[in-house]
Amino acid sequence: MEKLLAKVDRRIKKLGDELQQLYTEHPDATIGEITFQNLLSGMRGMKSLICNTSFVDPYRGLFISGLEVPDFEHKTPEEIFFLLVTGTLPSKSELEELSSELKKRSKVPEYVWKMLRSLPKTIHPMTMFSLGILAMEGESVFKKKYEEGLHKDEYWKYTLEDSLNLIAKLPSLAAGIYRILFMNGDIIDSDQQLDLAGNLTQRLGFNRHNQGFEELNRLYLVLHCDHEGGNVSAFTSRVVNSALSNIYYAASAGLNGLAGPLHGLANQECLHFITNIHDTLGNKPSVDEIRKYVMKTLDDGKVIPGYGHAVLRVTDPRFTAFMKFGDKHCPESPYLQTVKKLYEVVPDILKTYKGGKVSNPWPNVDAISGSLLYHYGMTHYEYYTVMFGISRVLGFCAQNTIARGLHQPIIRPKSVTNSWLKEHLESQ
Ligand code: AMX
Repeated sequence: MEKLLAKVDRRIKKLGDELQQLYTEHPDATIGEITFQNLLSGMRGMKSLICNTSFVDPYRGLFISGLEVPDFEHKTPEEIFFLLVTGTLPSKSELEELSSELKKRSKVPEYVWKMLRSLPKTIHPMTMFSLGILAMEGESVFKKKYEEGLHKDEYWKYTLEDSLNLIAKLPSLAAGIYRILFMNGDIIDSDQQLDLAGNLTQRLGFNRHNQGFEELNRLYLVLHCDHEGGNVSAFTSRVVNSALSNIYYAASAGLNGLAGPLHGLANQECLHFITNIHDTLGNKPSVDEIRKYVMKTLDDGKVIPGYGHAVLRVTDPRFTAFMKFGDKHCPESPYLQTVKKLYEVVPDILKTYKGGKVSNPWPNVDAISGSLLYHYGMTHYEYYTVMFGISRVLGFCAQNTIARGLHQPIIRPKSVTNSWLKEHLESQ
């Protein structure tokens, strides 16, 4: 993987030089102020991390090195990982090198299957996914090299090495979990020539030529790959890796954050929400019926899953990309139809809900993604966050490789007590 190593090396040097120069020119610069409101609102909007793999513009959504969603939605997950970690799309030979590295590293160790099979069938698939990754921690090359006395300048290389080993195994691991929990438990082998999305589709046990399911999986693995540095899962993974805990620890930890209903689990919640609508109102509810259902959900003190975002202030372009896919491949799907009706009513309701308190009334990616998987027969919606997770690990790996290359220190913000705050605020 010389080509990939050379490119990442160049990127890290460039980013490091830029930061050094900026710091030399502006040693005392202030980036922003921390208000009491920031402390009370989960540090929302506080600029306190550097992340160059991707950026979320509130009004245009996800950017990866200058490319926005419509520019990269037709790429493959392999191309996207290369883009995240190097800052450029791969040439043909660079892509071939990366793809062949991933194919070589894709075998999940037997002990992982043994451990996963021993778990109760009532376990959530995200727990299994996180445990499966954590169980492979002993495979970390970074860890072995570190114990042998690795030079700091080399940290990123072995973080990248671990990342490739991990990413290569994700389709097999994730699909195996699906087979163990929801099918007969047989682990399906894959054609060595397949890419990550093809591999995933085959190993899940779905017909790869079933009118676009593989294409959907490819899109799924691309659209969820990264969402800058401050979201719960990416941030968690970076905090853990900043202690030099290897990428297996960091990815597993990040996925535990992704498993929360306000974050990645929202795609499961959305399908559950739509299924409940259909159970209550039938498969073709009217817009008025949906409006009433949404109002009742809010009156019951629940959130509308798939709506709102901490950064975005428009319809998530990832939602739009999935909608384009749905309109092309399954416009008649009752699930997609209900997603559309929700889109017609929810934003207007949320705009005035709680006196206009909702910062973003528009849908995020989770409002639609599950309805497409459901259409293709993946009806166990507890599994959807695992699909999100396979993709998001690409971002964790890229972010942590770059962070190690830049010698970013252990992350350790300072917390304060109520008494400290009282004293500080009263002395102003
Ligand atoms: N339904 C009902 N109420 C909502 C809401 C929604 N979809 N989105 C926000 N609100 C409420 C909040 O709960 C909060 O109420 P409170 O002050 O009484 O606690 C108020 O509006 C203000 O919150 P906010 O500034 O708009 O949002 P936030 O930045 O604090 O949180 C998010 C963002 C995503 C957690 C929130 O919009 C939400 O809970 N959405 C539903 C779950 C969801 O779709 N999550 C997935 C997000 C994308 C992802 O990570 N995969």
